[in-house]
Amino acid sequence: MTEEFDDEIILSELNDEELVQQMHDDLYDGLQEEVVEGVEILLERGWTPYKVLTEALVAGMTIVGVDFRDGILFVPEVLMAANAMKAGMKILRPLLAETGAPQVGKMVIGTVKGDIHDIGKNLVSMMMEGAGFEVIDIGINNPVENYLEALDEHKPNILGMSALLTTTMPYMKVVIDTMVEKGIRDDYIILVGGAPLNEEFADSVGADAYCRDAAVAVETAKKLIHESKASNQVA
Ligand code: B1M
Repeated sequence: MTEEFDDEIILSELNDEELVQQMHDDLYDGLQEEVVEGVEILLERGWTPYKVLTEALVAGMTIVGVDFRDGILFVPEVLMAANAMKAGMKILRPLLAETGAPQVGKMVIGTVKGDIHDIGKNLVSMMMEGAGFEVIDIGINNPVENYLEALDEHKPNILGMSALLTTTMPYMKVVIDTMVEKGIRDDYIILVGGAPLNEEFADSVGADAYCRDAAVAVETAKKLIHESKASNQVA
């Protein structure tokens, strides 16, 4: 996607539409500095952090995902794109959290064992923080013990699990079954997400809800916390 004369492009001289298009290309090419600059320009132009996130970064990553699936891009390139995306997200994170929303709950979130994808999880964390949740992110590749330790230590209302691979998503059931065995399953709202999941899968592993994206995760978390407070189940 890199054009021969890419280095002559001055991002600040592009209009919004051209800039977003260029940012998709830069993300695709894994150009961190350019992606960061694009994010800064859009913010200066009055774009909300959420709009920058969804239209410039997430949409760009979707293109990467399609070409990865189709064998046009390979792991090293996708990793570079992911790092460029993360660099852009780093600027947006504090801005999304700056809403001053009152604290509405606490969530422990992590990607399951065998899975190192973390962009979606990080996005969910950012959006949840922005909506007033305290988020404890335990990272990637988590065996059940890590979840249990974090639940015990932080006593959240919500456990969030992420999985991006069809081979790792069944591990969510291992975590939930272990919680059932220990008699702590009903102490938490369990939300699951990740591209290969769906509602049926969430039901089958015993989660409370499947969250299609970060915005749905926020809405669902608020709704279920409200309901559990109403029935006096939240500590
Ligand atoms: Co991977 N990978 N990858 N990868 N990767 C996918 C997932 C894949 C679909 C690509 C493809 O073939 N089209 C495919 C999985 C196929 C399958 O299982 N059926 C795949 C594969 C095969 C692999 C490897 C096996 C490749 C290899 O090594 N041969 C390998 C596995 C490594 C491992 O985990 N053990 C691998 C590696 C990688 C990279 C390291 C290169 C990189 C990850 C970098 C990183 O995350 N730090 C990577 C990437 C970037 C992708 C794609 C291209 C993009 C994922 C992403 O970040 N999306 C992905 C293709 C795709 O998904 N279309 C792909 C953007 C993100 C915002 O969306 O993560 O869906 P998403 O998150 C959303 C929702 O799903 C939801 O909200 C988020 C925000 O809206 N959500 C939650 C997610 N988690 C949630 C948790 C919640 C709630 C909602 O809890 C409450």
